[in-house]
Amino acid sequence: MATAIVEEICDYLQKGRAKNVKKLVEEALEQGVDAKEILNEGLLAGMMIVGGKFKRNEVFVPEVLVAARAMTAGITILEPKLIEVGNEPIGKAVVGTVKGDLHDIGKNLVVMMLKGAGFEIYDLGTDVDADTFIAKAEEVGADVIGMSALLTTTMPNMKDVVDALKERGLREKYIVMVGGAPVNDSFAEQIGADYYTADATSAAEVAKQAVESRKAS
Ligand code: B1M
Repeated sequence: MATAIVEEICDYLQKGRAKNVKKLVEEALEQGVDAKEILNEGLLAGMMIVGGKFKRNEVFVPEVLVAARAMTAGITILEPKLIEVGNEPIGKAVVGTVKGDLHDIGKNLVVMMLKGAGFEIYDLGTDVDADTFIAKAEEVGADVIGMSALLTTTMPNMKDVVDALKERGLREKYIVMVGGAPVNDSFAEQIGADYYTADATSAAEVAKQAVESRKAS
């Protein structure tokens, strides 16, 4: 069961009260509450409740938006606790949310965990088309292209990136990773991505393993 302060964080997140969330996250850390507990049982749990209400038309976009802002405020405080950045960069990753999709909270968590795993990150933000993903990957000499999608209508845009890589003879050059709530293993396989992971922590673990084994071979 979550500690009282974490339950309060969850409540304030649902109300979209960014200042309260920020202050309580700071207090919880001072009290020695584990950062992962704050993230999972406070911030993410609150956002799941908001998501459920949104689906049932009990709340609407403005309420979801303020909850998302409160979530970002909390994550910003947690970031240094959640990641311990290694000294040596282990690889470069270009990450973004695909074209037509503005959801960035999950993508930002992936960016944070990849940084923690030692990646040099090029965060392209949201609504990123295939040309932009590929141009940045080519420019910086990336190892990984990571794509996030939260909408069933934007998931196919992940395939556009994979197809564009194939058309340009670049597919084998990059480790292509996909994720986001509607994405799964079989979709990743279907579009020809290398890896699907369900959460940001496993995305970082898998990216690290994949880059290390590629460099070793
Ligand atoms: Co949107 N939205 N939204 N929304 N929204 C969903 C996704 C939805 C499921 C809500 C619902 O109906 N229950 C629904 C999609 C339905 C569908 O496609 N089947 C939906 C909709 C419909 C929409 C709009 C169309 C609403 C409208 O305008 N009528 C609109 C679309 C705008 C657009 O993108 N073009 C819209 C808008 C918005 C807001 C702007 C208000 C806001 C986004 C704010 C922001 O991101 N800055 C918002 C939010 C917050 C949500 C919900 C409530 C929460 C999403 C979230 O941040 N979750 C969401 C409901 C839900 O998901 N339950 C919903 C927390 C986040 C940490 O999880 O992103 O899944 P997630 O990331 C996870 C994993 O998926 C994984 O790691 C993270 C955990 O560690 N992961 C990866 C993510 N990317 C990865 C990449 C990887 C690996 C793992 O490798 C590269």
